[in-house]
Amino acid sequence: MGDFRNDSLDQLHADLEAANLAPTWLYVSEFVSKQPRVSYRPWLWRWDNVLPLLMRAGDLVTPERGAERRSAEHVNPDLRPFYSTSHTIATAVQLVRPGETAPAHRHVAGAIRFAAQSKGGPVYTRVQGERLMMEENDLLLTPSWTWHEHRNETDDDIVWLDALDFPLVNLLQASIFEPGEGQVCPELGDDFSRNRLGLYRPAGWGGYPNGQPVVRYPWVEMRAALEAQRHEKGSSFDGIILEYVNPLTSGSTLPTLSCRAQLLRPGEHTLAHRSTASTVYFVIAGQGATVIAGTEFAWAKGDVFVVPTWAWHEHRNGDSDGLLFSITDQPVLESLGMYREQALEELGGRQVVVDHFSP
Ligand code: GTQ
Ligand code: FE2
Repeated sequence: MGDFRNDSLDQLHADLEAANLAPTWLYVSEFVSKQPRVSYRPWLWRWDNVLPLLMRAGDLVTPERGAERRSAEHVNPDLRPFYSTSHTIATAVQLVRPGETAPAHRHVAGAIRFAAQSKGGPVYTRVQGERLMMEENDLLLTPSWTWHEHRNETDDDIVWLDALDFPLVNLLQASIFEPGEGQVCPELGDDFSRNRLGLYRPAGWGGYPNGQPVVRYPWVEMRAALEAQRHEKGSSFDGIILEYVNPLTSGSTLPTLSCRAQLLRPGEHTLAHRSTASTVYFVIAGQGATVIAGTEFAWAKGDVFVVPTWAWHEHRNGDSDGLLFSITDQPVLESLGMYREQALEELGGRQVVVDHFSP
């Protein structure tokens, strides 16, 4: 930085850069973009491709301390360095074989499990000392910093879908992980939380970490609740859709992740919308397609697909009931005042299909 009498804009730009400063007047649209800049595409993982790989891991990998879990993460090809499915959500399929225990640990990242393939019986995640049984399509929560271990005391394999917020936690550079040793919390009776979330609790009970309750949501109840609404109009974007509720706050399941189940009726074709939230879907039952940003993603039972932030999407169901489970980061955007949503106004609210997805 020398003689200011001969100063020039070029010289100023060079000097700003050398001083680790940036001229907003050049880059304002980089800093504050007009539309979300989304760095990854929609993707789909077919159950028929994923399951055989997980079963091979069943023969070659044991969920011991250190390895911790036998699960395969759904890695978006555009998010490889972060191993995540959307920019905030990581889902995985996990296998626990008969007699196995995946050891206790806890982490700042919050997680949910959705029992994709279970024959029922004594197979559970023990969360803060409480056994949460996993019947098929049940949802269970392991909120941030709760101790959790998985155990299968049945004669059948169990496979479930994990969803964690670790990509968001890592973006915030706030991840902490702690392995458990032996009995990390006192054993509580089964369904302790289910029975105690209401009016009564043991005097002196220490409460939940961060006030986040340990909950199991039985599928039979959710399925019945969806069925009860079958003949209602529902959402023009989502058919009959219900959100799982945190019974203490009546907000989302976790502060970072909301879970939903939806019923698409035979032949139902919804309208396209988009939002500043990203969503990962798991197909519980049925056959259909979701058009995401102009590409048609055909789906069937067990498939997992991701709708990135700001991507137009609409569902086109086949001729039987379509049942979708989904996990969205919408509560993050909402709690920060950043949630925006749009309906597609052109073309009667539906996209033009320009491509069909194949991996
Ligand atoms: O089951 O606790 O897929 O901690 C990734 C991290 C599962 C688990 C994953 C985990 C778990
Ligand atoms: Fe975990």
